[in-house]
Amino acid sequence: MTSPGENLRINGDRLWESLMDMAKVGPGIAGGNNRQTLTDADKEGRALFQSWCEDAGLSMGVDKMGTMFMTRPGTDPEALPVYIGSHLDTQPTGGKYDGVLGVLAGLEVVRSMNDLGIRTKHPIVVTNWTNEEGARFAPAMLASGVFAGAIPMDHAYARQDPDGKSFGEELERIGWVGEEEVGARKMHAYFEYHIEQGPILEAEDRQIGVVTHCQGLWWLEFTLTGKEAHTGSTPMNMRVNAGLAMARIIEMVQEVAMAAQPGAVGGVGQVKFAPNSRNVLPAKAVFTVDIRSPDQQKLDGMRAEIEKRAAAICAEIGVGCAVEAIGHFDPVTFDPVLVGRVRSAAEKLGYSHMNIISGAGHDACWAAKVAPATMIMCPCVDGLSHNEAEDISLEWAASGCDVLFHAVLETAGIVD
Ligand code: HGY
Ligand code: MN
Ligand code: MN
Repeated sequence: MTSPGENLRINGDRLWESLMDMAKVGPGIAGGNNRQTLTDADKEGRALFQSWCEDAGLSMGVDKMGTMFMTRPGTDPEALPVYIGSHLDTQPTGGKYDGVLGVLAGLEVVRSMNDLGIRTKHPIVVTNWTNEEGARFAPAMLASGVFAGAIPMDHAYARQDPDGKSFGEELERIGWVGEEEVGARKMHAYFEYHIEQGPILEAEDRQIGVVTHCQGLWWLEFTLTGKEAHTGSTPMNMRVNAGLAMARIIEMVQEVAMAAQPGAVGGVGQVKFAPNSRNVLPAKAVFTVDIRSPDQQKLDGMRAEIEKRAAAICAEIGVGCAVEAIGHFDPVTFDPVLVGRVRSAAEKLGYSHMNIISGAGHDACWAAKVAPATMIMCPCVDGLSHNEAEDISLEWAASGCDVLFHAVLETAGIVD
């Protein structure tokens, strides 16, 4: 097998054009995207991606979680495929590049292979995982979690969005329930190219992140039960205030995460009051605590402390406290051989690079449970993501895609 020459490059302009065309599907209100999973916008984005892949000669398979697998055959029909994946779904106020860059970079690798007439021993499969974001249906990385056997499919199908619609109903409604059993596919290797979603690469002026690990995560959903009462006529000493308990818990999560520095984060992104009326003390306060660390002991220690202290806060105020772990994965170590290929590709191509631990979770974290897997990252402006102002440069996008191209070819084996 020959190695790809250092002059081998993808077509950055074509990648960029595809990113801009996909960004027109499910536009946000501030220049980003709102293409949430299993919405009509997601359905439109899937169809566009499918048409581009079929134009590139790829054949489509879809599993029962709606994940799209687009295959370019290899020369050895017995050889397991090399997968290149990420996600097309976005946050409600998402950027144009989170997830999308990785899926369309996979397509660009195939388009470049077609241009150059490159054949590989192993097939190449470009993958769009359903519901990576977990914004509409929790948890995040849902389809890849089912694929890895970590989440039962019926649990996933039953997850509901804020309007009470289930994942299964919505997948059926947009017509993307596939035939394949989830997880039946076996992978030779899995690559995911993604924007960093943090400030390190830009601050260090590096073009490529060689991702060695990903931090683990807990999503703890708290349901606090107080007493619905008038905010004006109820004396302060008679209140059973679930909102006050929630505020003290959110403050405590900040304290616990700061005490666990370095290498720990904690916060709350979503809160819901019921009945959510301005002059009614809440009967219920429901919110999700998101804690993460690359260190298993630190991650689990934070969870234990937060749950213990939350129970004490609620007891002091007289508020009921229930907590459910609705999302979790342990810290991930990516495959050293594939990590080495990413680093060698960056060196061969002359791109500045550094090792990095992924702060955000990715489908690669579940893929790593069932196959050798790794990630490549490019910088993003001010480290901003999950914000419509998320931004990268064409050069950054193309450099990481070049590295992906070389690492994939090294792994899939160039035949000629
Ligand atoms: O939550 C995450 O880390 C990812 O963006 N879904
Ligand atoms: Mn993502
Ligand atoms: Mn995201």
